[in-house]
Amino acid sequence: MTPPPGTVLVADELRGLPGAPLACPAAALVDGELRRQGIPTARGPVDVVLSGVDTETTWTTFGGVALAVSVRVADTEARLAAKSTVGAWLAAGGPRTVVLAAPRSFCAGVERAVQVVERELVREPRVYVRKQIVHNTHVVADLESRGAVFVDELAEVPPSSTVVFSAHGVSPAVRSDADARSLRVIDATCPLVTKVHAEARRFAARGDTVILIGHAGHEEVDGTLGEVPDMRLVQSVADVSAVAVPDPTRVSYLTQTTLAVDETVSIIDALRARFPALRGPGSDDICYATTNRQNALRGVADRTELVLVVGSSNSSNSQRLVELASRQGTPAYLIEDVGSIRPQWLMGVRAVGLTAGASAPPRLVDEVVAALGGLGAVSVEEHETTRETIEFTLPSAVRGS
Ligand code: 0CN
Ligand code: SF4
Repeated sequence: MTPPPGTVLVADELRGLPGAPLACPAAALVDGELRRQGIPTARGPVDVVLSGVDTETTWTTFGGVALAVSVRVADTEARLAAKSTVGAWLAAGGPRTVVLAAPRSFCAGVERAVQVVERELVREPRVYVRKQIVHNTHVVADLESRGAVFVDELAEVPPSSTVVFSAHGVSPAVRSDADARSLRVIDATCPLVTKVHAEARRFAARGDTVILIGHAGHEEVDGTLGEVPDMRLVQSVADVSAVAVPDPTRVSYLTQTTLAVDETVSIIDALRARFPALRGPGSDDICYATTNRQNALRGVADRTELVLVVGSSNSSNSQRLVELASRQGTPAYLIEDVGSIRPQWLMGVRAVGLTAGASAPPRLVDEVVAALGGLGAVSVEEHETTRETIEFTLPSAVRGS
C-alpha cells in the first residue's frame, strides 16, 4: 500500500522480506503517538520492496514481529514525526513481564446494564439511554453504532418512547419526570446502587440525618442525594468537621459504590469520632467489584514498575485504581485504550502491571497485551486475589428477549 499524501502509513503487516509477511502488533502504539502529535495516519500493509524515491519506509524486525512506517519523501513533517516516533518506540522496546490483576474489567452490574441495551436493540432499531450506560467511551460508541441514542436529559427523548436508565441510578425526581413525559422506562441501575437508595430512605425514615460519602457531580451521587431532602455530602476527611446536623445522636452514613476503600475507612472513622452514635450500612456501600479490583491491584503494584489502568476518565472506580497504585509509589496511568500509551512510560520498564475498571471491556486489555508483544517478548502472569461469580438478573422488561 502506498502512503496517502501527508499521512504516515503505519504497518499492520510488513511484506517483501524473505519468508512470510511479519505481523506488526505494536501498530496501535505507533498510531496513537503520531495522532497525539496531530499527524494523520493510515493503517495497512507496508511492502519494503515498494520503498523507493517517492516513499521512505522505516522498519525493524525482532523476534518474529516488525515495526514499520512508510511515508512520502515530500511530506517533511510526517517524515520527521514518523522517524522520531519509531525511534521512541524502539527505545521503549525489550522483553518484559505483564502482570494482570484479577479480577479486572467488567463487573456484574456493567454486564447487566450493557445487556439491557443490547436486548432492547434487538426489539427496537433505536433505543434512548439517559446518560452514558456505563462510564466508558468504547462501550458507548459501540452501542451508538448499533442504534442506541445517549441523551443528557429526558426532554431529548421523544414522548412515549422507551428510555433506559444507566447503571449509576437516578433520583426519584428523574423517575417522576419520565412518568410525566409518558416514557416507558427500563431501569439498568445496578442492584447494588439501588440498595444504597433503599438505605437512604430507610435511614431518613427513622429520623436520622443522612450523610453520603462520595464525589460531588458524579451521576450516582446525584441520584442518591435525590432520595432524601437535605442529605449531606462529604468528600474528604477535611469535610467532616464542617458537617452541620440538628441532632448529633441521630446520624447515618452511606457511601458511593465506587470509592477508594482505604480513604473511605478514614472518612468513616472521622465521622464516628465526631458522631459516636453514627450508624451505617454495616461496613460501607463500596461494591464487591470495586473492592476486588483494588485488592488485586495492590499486589500487582507491589511487584511492577508501571501500572496501566484501562478505563475512561469519568469512571470513578477506574480513577481510584490509578490513585491506589500511585499511592503505593508505582507510576500509574489511566488509558482509554492501547493508543493512549506513551513510549516514555515504558522506557527501561521490565514489569508492567495491567488492570481495567469495571466499565472497561476485556478486549481492551487483550489489545494492550498484544501491542506490548510488538515491542519484544512478553510473558504474562496473573495476580488473582479472588474469583467473581456474581450475576444479576435482568430487568423483567428485557428478560424474555
Ligand atoms: O465506570 P463506571 O460506569 O462507573 P463509576 O466508577 O464512575 O461509578 O463503572 C460501573 C459502576 C457503576 C455504577
Ligand atoms: Fe454495580 Fe459495583 Fe459494577 Fe457499579 S461497579 S455497576 S455498583 S457492581
